[in-house]
Amino acid sequence: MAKYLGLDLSTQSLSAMIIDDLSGDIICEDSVNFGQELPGYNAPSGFVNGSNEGEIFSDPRMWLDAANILFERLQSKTALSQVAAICGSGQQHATVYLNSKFESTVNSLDSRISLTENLTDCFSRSLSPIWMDNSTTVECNEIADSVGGNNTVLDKSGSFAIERFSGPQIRKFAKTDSEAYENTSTIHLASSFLCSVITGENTSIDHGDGAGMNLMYLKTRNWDVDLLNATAPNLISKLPALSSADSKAGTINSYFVEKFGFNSDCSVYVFSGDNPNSLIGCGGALPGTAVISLGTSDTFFAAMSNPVSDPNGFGHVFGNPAGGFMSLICFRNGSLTREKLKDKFNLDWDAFSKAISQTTDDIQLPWLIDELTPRVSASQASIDILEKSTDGKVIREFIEGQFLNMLYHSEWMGEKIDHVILTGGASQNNEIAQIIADVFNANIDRLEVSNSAALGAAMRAAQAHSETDWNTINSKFIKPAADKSLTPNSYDNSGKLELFKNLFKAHTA
Ligand code: XUL
Repeated sequence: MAKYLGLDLSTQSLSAMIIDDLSGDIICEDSVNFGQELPGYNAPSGFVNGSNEGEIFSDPRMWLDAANILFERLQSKTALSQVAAICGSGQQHATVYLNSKFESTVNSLDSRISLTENLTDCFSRSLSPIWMDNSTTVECNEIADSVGGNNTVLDKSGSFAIERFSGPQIRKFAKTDSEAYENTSTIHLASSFLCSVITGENTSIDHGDGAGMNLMYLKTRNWDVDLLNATAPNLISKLPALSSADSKAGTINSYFVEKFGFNSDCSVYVFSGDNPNSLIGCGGALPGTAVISLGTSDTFFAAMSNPVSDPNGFGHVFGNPAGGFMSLICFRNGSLTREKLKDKFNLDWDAFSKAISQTTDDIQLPWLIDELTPRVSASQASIDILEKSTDGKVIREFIEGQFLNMLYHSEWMGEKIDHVILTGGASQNNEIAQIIADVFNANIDRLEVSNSAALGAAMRAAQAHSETDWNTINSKFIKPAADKSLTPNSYDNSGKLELFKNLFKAHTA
C-alpha cells in the first residue's frame, strides 16, 4: 500500500490531495487561498495588474508562502512519512525568473525558516507574468515574422504565437529589461519551479507544459532552435531540459523531510500544467475519451495519438502526461451565452431545461459574444434571431449550435470520441448533457471529484511510481457518479453537422 501526493498551483490557490492506491480513496485534501490567507501580497484573486495594459502578474514568493502553510496543515492531518511519491500541476504558461544563486540555495534550504525567506534573493524578476496576461501582441508578431509566419509557429509548436504563452512573455521581458534578463540563469514554468523547490534541484519541464511555451518542436519534443532564436538571446542556456512527464525528477528536498516529516526516499516526478493534469484526473489519459468542461467559457480537451495541429490555429496541442499528445480548445460562448438565452425568456434553470428537451430541426450559430473558436465576432444575425424569437425552442437550437461548433472544431484531431467526461458548473444539467451525448454520439459520465488537476497529479505519481498501466489507475481513481451516466438518443448527428457547416460557410462567406 502506498500514498501519493498531488499538488496544484493554480491562479487563486495552492491545493494538495493525497490518495491511497490500495483503496483508491482520497485520504486527505487541503487548499491555501492566496487572496484570503496571504493578504499581504495584495492579490485578492492571486494576481495583480501591471502598469501597462493587459499585464497580469503573480508573486512567486506568495506561492512559496502558501506551500509552507499547506505542508504544515497536511502534516497535522496525516503522516507525510507514508507518502511514497509526489507529483504536481501548475497554471500553464506562467514564467519564473531565477538568478545564479537559485541552484545552490534551493539545494541547501534552512528548515528553520520559510521557503520565501530562504529563496528571496534568488529571483531576477520579482513577479511572474501569468496566463491571464495578454500584453504581448507585438512580441507574438515579431516571433511569427522572424520564423516565416504564424503557420510556421503553429506547425512547429502546435499553436500560433499566443500572447499568454511563455515564449512571447520571455521575449517581452528580454526587450524591456535586458539587464535583468541577462542576470537570469534559469527560466522555469510555475510547474517546474515548484518541482525544483520540492526536489532541491533544477528539474525539467515536461512535454505537456513545455508545449504551452511556443518554444518546443512538437514532433520531436525538443526545444526548437528557430523559435528560441526568434524569442530571446541565449535562451537555450536559461531553459531547463525537457522530459516526458513520467520521468523521475529526484527525491524530496531535505527541507521537507526535516520540517514536515516526509521520508527522505519520497520520489518526485516531473510536474506538468494544470490542463494536462486535469486530462489525467478526469479519466481522459487514453484516446477515445474527451473531457468537456462547461464554465464561463467551455473547454474541450482530449488525448491524441498523433501530433497534428489545428490547421486554423484555434486549438492548442500539448503533450499528454500519459504519452502522446492532447488538444485544448476554448470556446468563449459557454455559460455566458446559456445565461443570455435563459434571460431572454425570463426562465429559471428548470424551465430552461424543459425548453431544451424539446427537439427541433433547426440549429443556430451560437455566437452571442465574440468567439475564439472559430475567431469570429458576435454574430448580429444570431443576436437578431434570438431577439425576435417568441418560441423558447430557439434555446435548444442555440445549445445544439454550441456543441455542433465544438464537434466541428475538434474534427482536426482525427480522433473518434465515444466517451465524454463532463465537468464544470453546467455539467450537472441533464438536458445539456443529453444534447452533448447526442451531438457527439458518445456516452457521458460526470465525476465526483472537483479538483481534477491535483487528482491527476497524484494519479501520475501513483502510475509512475508503481509502473502500473493507465487502465488500472483509471479504474481505481476515476469514479463517475453512478446515477449520472447518459447514452446517446437517436439523433442525426452527421446531418446536423452538415447543416452546421453550411450555416457556418454562409456566415463567413
Ligand atoms: C491554458 C490556460 C489556462 C491556464 C489556467 O492555455 O491558459 O487554462 O492553464 O490555469
